[in-house]
Amino acid sequence: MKFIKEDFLWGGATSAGQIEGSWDVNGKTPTLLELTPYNEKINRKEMLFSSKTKDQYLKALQSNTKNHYPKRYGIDFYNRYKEDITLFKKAGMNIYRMSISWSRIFPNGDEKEPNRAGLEFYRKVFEECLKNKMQIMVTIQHFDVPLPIMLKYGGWINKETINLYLKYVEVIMNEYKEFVTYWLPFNEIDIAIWAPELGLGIFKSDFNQETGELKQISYQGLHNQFVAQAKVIELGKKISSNFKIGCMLANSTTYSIDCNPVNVMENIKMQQISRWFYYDVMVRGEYPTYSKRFFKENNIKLDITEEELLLIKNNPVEYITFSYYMTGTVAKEEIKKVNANLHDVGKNPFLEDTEWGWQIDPIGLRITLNEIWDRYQIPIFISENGIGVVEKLDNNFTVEDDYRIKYLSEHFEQINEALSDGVEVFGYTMWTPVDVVSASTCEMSKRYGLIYVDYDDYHKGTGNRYLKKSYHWFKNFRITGEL
Ligand code: P53
Repeated sequence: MKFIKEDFLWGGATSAGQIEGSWDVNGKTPTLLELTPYNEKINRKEMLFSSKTKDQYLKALQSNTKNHYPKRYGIDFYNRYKEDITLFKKAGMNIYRMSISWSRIFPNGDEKEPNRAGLEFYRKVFEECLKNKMQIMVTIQHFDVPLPIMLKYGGWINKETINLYLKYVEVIMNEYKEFVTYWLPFNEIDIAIWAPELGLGIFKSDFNQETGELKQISYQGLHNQFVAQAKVIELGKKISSNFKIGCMLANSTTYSIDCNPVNVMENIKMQQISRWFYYDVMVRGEYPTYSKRFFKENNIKLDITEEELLLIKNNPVEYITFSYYMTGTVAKEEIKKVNANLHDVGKNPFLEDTEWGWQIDPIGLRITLNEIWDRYQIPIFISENGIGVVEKLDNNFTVEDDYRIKYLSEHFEQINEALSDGVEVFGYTMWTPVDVVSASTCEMSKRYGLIYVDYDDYHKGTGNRYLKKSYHWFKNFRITGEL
């Protein structure tokens, strides 16, 4: 059976803050990513995004800190991008999804002119992609609000940040219009609610969690991002008719734990709030009716103007993308929880999980694709999917990662099923073509790549790249197009 249509977009995804390193060169300012230390005592099954107080984050800027900050070094993509992009191409990829670091382009957010050194870096990266005949999908913000915007403006809860962001977007869209077709304004826009520090650029310690203040301001920040995204779509249409602008969500498909209607209803509510709400606003262009009840019950009052609502209505996204790693279960009563990383969900006895407790569910991908297609009928792109595993190079300088081949092929099979169901899936970028620093845990040893990178959790190693068994498999898979 043919899996890939000739024009199917097929590639890998990364983010600036997890690969580039060179965190303080050529004018770049820090982000919270580079102020979050590696903690070797983490409990992988329990690990959620770690959070520090504002003082702790700022102390990390002092040079005498003994902690190690892996995202300051990444995998040195800043210097090795040519080698990596060539390897991606040789793996049969025809698209590379990557992010631009705002703090390289407008280090303080509010300067009049962009930082040329930052613009030059991405131009070189894009030229390399073009040379290798690869399309580019750019994530405009991937967990990395510049620290100066956090300190001076309070991040996304301040509507002024919309203007700073739009200025940044206008510059990169004009600068790179001949390179980039696909744009995603925000990585996992729902992260604003699950990890507001990263999504919104706020310090959680500034807000009261007990009184609901944090929740209230998180939804306000999210609303401001909905507005910003609509403005990006409006702007993008003026800059180039080739642009295709979509949304991106951390998918959180859940199932009711059983057929008890009480639990089924609980799951419906969970799906509305953790999944449909975001798409409903971004695709249908309206706050859904059930969200009114949710806001009322949670005492959330938002500052939303008529003008903003009209803007959102008039500028829906053209396509949907999401990251897909796992699924969970939901019940009214307390059930055994697993680490779904962003929010607590229940265990599913039919699924196996990874060392981090992420429950592997290939059929869930087909379910998810069908559900999204049924509800919205706009094209879908899977912008992240993959498995993190602790791995070591063997004596042959490779990794026999049969588990990754199994994980990916089972998911590909379900994409194929969904295509046969008539779902319009137009592309897929795996997470990740090359090992990167983990977003949630800052571990280098949580490896997702087809390509092994010789750095450990303390950035010790040569940084050399080695091809895993899955790399060769992936490459051949693309060529034959057979399942
Ligand atoms: P790491 C949690 C759950 C689902 C997706 O995550 C998530 C997260 C946050 O970690 O985010 C995406 O590295 C994110 C990537 C990230 C990837 O998942 O924690 O867009 O930046 O690396 C995998 O294992």
